[in-house]
Amino acid sequence: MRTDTPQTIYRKDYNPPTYLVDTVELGFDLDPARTVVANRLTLRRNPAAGGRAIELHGEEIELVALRLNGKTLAGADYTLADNRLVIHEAPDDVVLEIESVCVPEQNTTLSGLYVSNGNFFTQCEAEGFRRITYFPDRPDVMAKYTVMLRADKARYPVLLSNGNLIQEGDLDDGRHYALWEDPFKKPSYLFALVAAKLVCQEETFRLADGRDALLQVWVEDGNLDKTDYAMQSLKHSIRWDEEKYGLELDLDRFMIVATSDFNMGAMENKGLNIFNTKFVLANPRVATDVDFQGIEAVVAHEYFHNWTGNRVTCRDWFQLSLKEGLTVFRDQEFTADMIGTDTGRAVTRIDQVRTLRQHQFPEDAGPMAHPVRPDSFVEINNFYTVTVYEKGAEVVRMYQTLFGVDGFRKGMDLYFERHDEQAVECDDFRRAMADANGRDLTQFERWYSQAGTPVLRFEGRWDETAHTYTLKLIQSCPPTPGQPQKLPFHIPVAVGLLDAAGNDMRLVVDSVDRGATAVLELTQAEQTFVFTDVKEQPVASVLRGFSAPVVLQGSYTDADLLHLFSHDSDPVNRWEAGQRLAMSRLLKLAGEAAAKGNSGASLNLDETFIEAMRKVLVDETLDPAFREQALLLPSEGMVAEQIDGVDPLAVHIARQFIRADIGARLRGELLAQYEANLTPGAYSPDAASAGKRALKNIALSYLNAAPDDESVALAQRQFDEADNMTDRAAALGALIASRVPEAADALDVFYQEFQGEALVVDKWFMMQAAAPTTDVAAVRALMRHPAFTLRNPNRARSLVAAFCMNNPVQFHAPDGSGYAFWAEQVIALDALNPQVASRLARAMDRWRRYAPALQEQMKAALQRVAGQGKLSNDVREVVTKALA
Ligand code: 0A1
Ligand code: ZN
Repeated sequence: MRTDTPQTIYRKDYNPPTYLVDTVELGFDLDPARTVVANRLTLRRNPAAGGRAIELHGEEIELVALRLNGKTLAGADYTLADNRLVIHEAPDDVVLEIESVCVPEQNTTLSGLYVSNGNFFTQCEAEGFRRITYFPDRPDVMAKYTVMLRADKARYPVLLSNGNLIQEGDLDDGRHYALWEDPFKKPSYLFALVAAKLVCQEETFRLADGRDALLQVWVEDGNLDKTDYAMQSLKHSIRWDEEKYGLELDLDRFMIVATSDFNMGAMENKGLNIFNTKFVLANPRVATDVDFQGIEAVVAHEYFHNWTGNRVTCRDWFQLSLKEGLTVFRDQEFTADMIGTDTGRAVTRIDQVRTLRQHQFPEDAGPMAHPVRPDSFVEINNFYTVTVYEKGAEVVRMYQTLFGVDGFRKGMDLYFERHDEQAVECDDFRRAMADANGRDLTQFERWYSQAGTPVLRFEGRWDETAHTYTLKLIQSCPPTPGQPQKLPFHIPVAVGLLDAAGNDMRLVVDSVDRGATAVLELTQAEQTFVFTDVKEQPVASVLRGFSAPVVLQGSYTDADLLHLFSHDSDPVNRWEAGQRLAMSRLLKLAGEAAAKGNSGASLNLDETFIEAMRKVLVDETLDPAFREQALLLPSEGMVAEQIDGVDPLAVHIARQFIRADIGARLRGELLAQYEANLTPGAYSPDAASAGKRALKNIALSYLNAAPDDESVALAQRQFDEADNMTDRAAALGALIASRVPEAADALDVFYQEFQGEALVVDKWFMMQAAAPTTDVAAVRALMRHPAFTLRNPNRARSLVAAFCMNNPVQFHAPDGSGYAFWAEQVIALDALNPQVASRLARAMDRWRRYAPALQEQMKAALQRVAGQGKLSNDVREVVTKALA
């Protein structure tokens, strides 16, 4: 906990390190109450930097001994203050020996060395290594590590660290040791150790070059029945990177270890990935289709980091998206390739667009808006954001859209050729892409430096006599904190034109045949493109495949949207047309509900919309997974983003009304689709089966939005009979949403059955937290449940964060009780785990957008948190920016 005034760190202030580290030898005597760390470093003065002072970081550790080239340093030789250890004058070549002590069992932050369920784990990204030993803890200091672990053998039979196991054996007093050596240079944030009682599933896997690698997935005893999918995902990832990018596993051993106490999803430590159990453990009984998908994606993500992040790393933390945007893009492409079909690929793309809109666009429009490559931060942990990750991935995707898959690969090859084993900048990646493709990407840099979501407007005009279609594209970007004015972006805009029959026209621009989809490059604030030989009035399909992370505006008529929704050959825009149709209804009805004081009695939904939904629901030529996406309405949060002075209750009423109306008016079709999409036989998480379950379950959910005896019985039967978590959880969700008394019984049954499965208990909390029937009092009651604890991040998120972020009606209760609860929980969590607290703090980001009465109370809650004397930098940065 820091109480000093938080310091802002600026990208422009980057200085190279005064000393470089060649080797690190670490010795650990592991004890939860007092772990002794011996650290022997060889350092060398960095000719690229001035100065003879050695600057080391250290936090929450006690310095015991300090020797330089064999000589114990006197107090006058160094300064130890403000989490920095500075040795004033040092020779060119230095051997530094440091002994320090830390207390893992008291580390509730889960950064550095900590204890979870009696086992030791580490988390060093971004700045956790300094909580283990004194070190120049910055990613541009890359060194070779040797690690000796010593611990009680009975309590910690498994001792793991990065790289290869060199030696192991027994010591006195029931202790044992293991010596690990990582052959590759790495930054300190990739260091890891595990000392634990665990078991593993393992396998030897033949790599493309003929070498055999040992693959292991380590979990707690009793969970070995849940490791198959992670192992399979790992093997698929290794193959994919070999085939797609020619990138091979560079180690003889690759380990995944699961822990139930983890702040994020997982961590790419070299050769020793540490995972949140949520992204490892799965079998059909406990995990849903979405969980299986998450595991495949996260296992791939961490594995892909081995090249994009570890072999080539970041010069400083401002460059975080260099590794994260690129690695997210790679895991997205992997997911799409694993499904293999065109529609499967499109459905994953739709998922990405939805995430971006639901989470990144609001971030880009709020008080925490920052460029993909930020210019400043107070706490780096606050910048592991959807902007750095998901918008960063969109930026990488645009290179592929501009240069094609082959051009992109050339850029990747050049990037590795130039920068292997270096710590570099986002600019280096852009340069590799530009050079490999012979293109000037100077303007493209603005995607990295300018925050905010660009708005792209289009106006189309067909000339009946000249047979031309003129498309005018106009871009702008709203101001964001510290960036009042923006310059035009370089935007790839994929465009198609549909004829009256719904077929793609051939596009001819400047006498060049561009096929069915043309990627236009918009670089000016306003630009006009002329398509020739256009013989009839077309309907434009703009931004196909969501070719750039922008908000698209155009004067669509319902007729245009219906045409696109029925015919667009681009599935993303086809889906998009449906979302636009739905959004216009949601906005209209929310306005009406608000005007009527939120009594929904006389809302009305037009037949046109219902008919469009009916058509897509029953269209057997479309993949079930696509139909499910098309039927899913924009979330309440997405609707709220479109309204100034939003009243969340009105939005909720409007959306519920539409859902119930679909449920009632399409009852027969929904029942038929429910029956048609049953997946008899053994459960399999493959995309085709998952798509069927998704369609079946959205049908069930619509039916129960307008519940009657039959729909409730259907949900109850599914709940009782299903052999997999996807169907059980969906049925339970439908019962809860239908507000029938059966829901309470089902929740009890569910808890009784799964109380031994922590990840399922999380679901149990989460479903209740997000139910519009759960008010603050009910959440407080759930917090008193014996299975609840604020100390476990998954559990805290499943109840507290789920309520504050996924239950808008109750969170925004007019009496302000939700906000008071939020303030209380942020403060309580901050004392335990600033990273988790700070994420919860972000629930208030958009407070200025709410109706005045709510705004006032939100502001008061923010001020209450900001007024706390003792706050972490993490939370302070978030609330200060929110109030600014
Ligand atoms: N690099 C990891 C994410 C991660 C970041 C920070 C952490 O602790 C503060 C943990 C994990 C990834 O992208 O998967
Ligand atoms: Zn990552």
